[in-house]
Amino acid sequence: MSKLVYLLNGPNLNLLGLREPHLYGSKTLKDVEALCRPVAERHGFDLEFRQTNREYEMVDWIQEARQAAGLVINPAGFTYNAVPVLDAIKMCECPVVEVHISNIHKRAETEAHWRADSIMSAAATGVIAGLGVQGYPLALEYIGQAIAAQ
Ligand code: CA2
Repeated sequence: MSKLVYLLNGPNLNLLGLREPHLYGSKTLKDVEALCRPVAERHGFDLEFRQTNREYEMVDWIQEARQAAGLVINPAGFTYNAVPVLDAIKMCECPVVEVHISNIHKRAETEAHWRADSIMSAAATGVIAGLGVQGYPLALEYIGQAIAAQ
């Protein structure tokens, strides 16, 4: 049976690479998907790579991922206040990695103190922040190893 891993991106990340390159780099979400596909192939799992600007859609997708082999999520703007997204992540039975392209902790020092206050992190297995778009394939490496260790 093939294993399925969800990689979900939250609001505005459809514009990745097209806006604010000083914060998020110049790679687009398509480029990110291209970085991730070989990792999935190497570990032998199928990858559902998606982005949404809608909170209800994100909740539906996380519920779909509940019994998948893993979930990687960049909640973007949902990170700070979307309790239904948090509740859905809590129901996941699989490893969950929260990814942020930028270092939200560093940004909290220099920009806005709330930037580091992810409400999602309490429900995640682990968090990657500040490694740029490389955070996504690294999160998938972890999921691949977690699947192999089962
Ligand atoms: O660093 C990250 O990945 C963030 O999750 C990105 C969110 C931000 O609110 C978080 O604090 C950290 C913002 C995503 C907005 O999407 C854009 C992407 C590229 C250009 C402009 C906006």
